[in-house]
Amino acid sequence: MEPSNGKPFRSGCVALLGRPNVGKSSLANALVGVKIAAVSPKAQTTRQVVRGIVQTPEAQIVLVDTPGVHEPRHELGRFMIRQIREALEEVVGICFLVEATDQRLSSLDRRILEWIREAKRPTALVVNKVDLLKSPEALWKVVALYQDAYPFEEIIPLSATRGSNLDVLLERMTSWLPESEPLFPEDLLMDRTERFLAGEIIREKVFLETEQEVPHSVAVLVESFKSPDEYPDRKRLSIRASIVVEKEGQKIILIGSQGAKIRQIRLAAEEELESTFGHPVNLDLWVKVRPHWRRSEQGLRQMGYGDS
Ligand SMILES: Nc1nc2c(ncn2[C@@H]2O[C@H](COP(=O)(O)OP(=O)(O)OP(=O)(O)O)[C@@H](O)[C@H]2O)c(=O)[nH]1
Ligand SMILES: [Mg+2]
Repeated sequence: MEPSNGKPFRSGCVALLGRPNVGKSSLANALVGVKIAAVSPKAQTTRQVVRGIVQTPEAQIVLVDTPGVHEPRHELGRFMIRQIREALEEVVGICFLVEATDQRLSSLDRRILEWIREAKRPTALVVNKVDLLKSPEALWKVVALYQDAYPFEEIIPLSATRGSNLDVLLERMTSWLPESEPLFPEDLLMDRTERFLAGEIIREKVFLETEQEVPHSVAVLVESFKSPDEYPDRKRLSIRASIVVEKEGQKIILIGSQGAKIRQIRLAAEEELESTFGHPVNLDLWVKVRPHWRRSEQGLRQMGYGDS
């Protein structure tokens, strides 16, 4: 395949790597141009690798959005870390995301840098959330902090939410890609199904509407997904999903007084599902308890977190 400028076409995978909450999924969404990954101010929002596909005239960049690097405390955490390590083997380059307001290198950042050294891939330091900085000097400080720890190929300050400097990042990532036919069909935006995305949108709303341990104890199972795209006689997209928690007390919190909390979650999810899929949505939500599902491999598999 030849792009219009006569240069050979390039394609490959690039990892978005970093601590929880630094903005990896926000950056993936901004680069792909539509939402492919759940985003929230709470740590460990992303649990599974999602590949987002950016198509330019000369390249197809497959962004591998990974869970945040953290100290795992149960089987779900260990599953998330395994996903990250496997992703690093598949990619041709790495974007190490940090926050512009970072003051020091955390132990997690040091661990990530060890993995980057082992991976031996071209790596960019992506300093995200520059919109939060008050002065350019503050940016030089954070760059110096990380640059002292590793010889990055590139240093790219940007803001995922404002969309600043994304073109520079795309250009640098393109230079890492090998000459190749596109890895995915050109009209694809992500490597996951609409059903998966629907589950992630619902889980994101739970993350946004609940606190402390509750969001982390939640899994969403999409039990049925019937779209007018598949069933033309239907006018609405009908989704039935279970929100699974670990304890009765969490179920009570999630339902809320007279069902107010679950209603809020449903309305927020319906609004986004409608704009994402372009159909009016009927969302039927059920809350179930599966004690300690995060602690066993069997529990994880039942919630859709199986090693592929
Ligand atoms: N001010 C500001 N906030 C940002 C920016 N990028 C992301 N955020 C916010 O940072 C928070 C975390 O964003 P996510 O994209 O979920 O972070 P993540 O790295 O994917 O987090 P995990 O999936 O938990 O590892 C959200 O509240 C985002 O809105 C940015 O450029 N500027
Ligand atoms: Mg994420």
